[in-house]
Amino acid sequence: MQIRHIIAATLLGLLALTLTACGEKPLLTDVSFSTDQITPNADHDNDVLVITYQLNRSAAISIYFEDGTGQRYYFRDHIHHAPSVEEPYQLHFAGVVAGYTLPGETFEGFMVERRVLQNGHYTWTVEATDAQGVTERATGSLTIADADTTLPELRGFSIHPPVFSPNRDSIRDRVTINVDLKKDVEELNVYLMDDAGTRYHVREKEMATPINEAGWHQFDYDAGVDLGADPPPDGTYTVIMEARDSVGQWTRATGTLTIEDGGVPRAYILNGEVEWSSGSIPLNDTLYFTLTVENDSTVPIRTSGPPPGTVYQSDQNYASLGEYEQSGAFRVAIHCETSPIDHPWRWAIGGPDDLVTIEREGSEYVYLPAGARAVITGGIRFVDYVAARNPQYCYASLIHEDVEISLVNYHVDPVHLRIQVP
Ligand SMILES: [Ca+2]
Ligand SMILES: [Ca+2]
Repeated sequence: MQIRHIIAATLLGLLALTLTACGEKPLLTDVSFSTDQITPNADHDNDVLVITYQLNRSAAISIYFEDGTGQRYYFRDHIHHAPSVEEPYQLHFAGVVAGYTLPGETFEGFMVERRVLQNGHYTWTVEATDAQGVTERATGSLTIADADTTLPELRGFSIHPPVFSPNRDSIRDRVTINVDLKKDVEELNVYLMDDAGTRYHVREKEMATPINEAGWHQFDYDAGVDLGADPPPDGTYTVIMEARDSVGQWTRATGTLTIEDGGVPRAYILNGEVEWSSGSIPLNDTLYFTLTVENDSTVPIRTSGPPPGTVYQSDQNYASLGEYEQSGAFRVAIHCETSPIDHPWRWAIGGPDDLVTIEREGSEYVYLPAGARAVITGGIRFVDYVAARNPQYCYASLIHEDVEISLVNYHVDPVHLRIQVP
């Protein structure tokens, strides 16, 4: 019973297929172009025409133009469509076809993805091919006049450096992408793309050339870490720049960019706790502290000297030890209310056993590894005091030099310090 039913259904299916294959109805009908001449120059006058066609079965549609020499230019190249049901298909055509090159023409460093047809007379063809291989086509003529054929050329496209580490250690944290754009455009976009097709947008830097105008453009890329966002994962990406002009022409330049050691550095004074040796010391005696720094991020954190254990005299500072500020380095610092400069006493966030040395661009730098903790000690021998401010508060901070002191790391765990004067 059930088997007979299936056979009947199959026979019906075969009958339907046979009817379809016989093509009782033409595949492609009612093909028309709304005009036989356009002037694709974005002046809003006769820039665009409408292509109409009726498709009676599913088919691959191609729409192309042939010039007097038989050169073919594709607007649509075997695009699959379901049958048109109630209304015929309608397409806008603005004179722009798949990129092509003219005889003897070459482009340095970029490709033309979509390009307007040159002025002249063309034969258009709308062609449909169904699953059985039946092809039907309609043709007509089209004249292109006053076309704006100037291309938005992308000259001198460059990416520097080709490898960078967006992690706010001030060493190769940024990439500059340059281009000399040869025509005003509607859009100029840059993005990174990984192998899976995920895109990461690159913002344009404010420059002498206004956005989208012809001229020199610069894109300054920090991978988002300046705003505290995680950068794209480490790896090699394709960098794609695309320009689109008002006619609808597209150009595209590509390059590669590698991200290594990318990430937002985050470090803390563990539990916000500082162990002070005393709240009261004789003049010429030393206040010691002990605290733990934790690298609570996925990137190594850069630091610089002097090493933990260093004892300053109160009238010294990091510069008098020759340990100047280094952009992008983290250091532990102590500040007292009477300090003549901001956080005068500073220490590396770890000793030789805690830190690793990494070579970057021919120089060696020291880092606290991702996830690591280090115990930091140090001291200040008070050789002077301010009578009007005795006792005073002293605090510890964790400074990301030339970047920030996050609020949580600023003026941590104060001690009320009295200097005993004879
Ligand atoms: Ca026009
Ligand atoms: Ca870096």
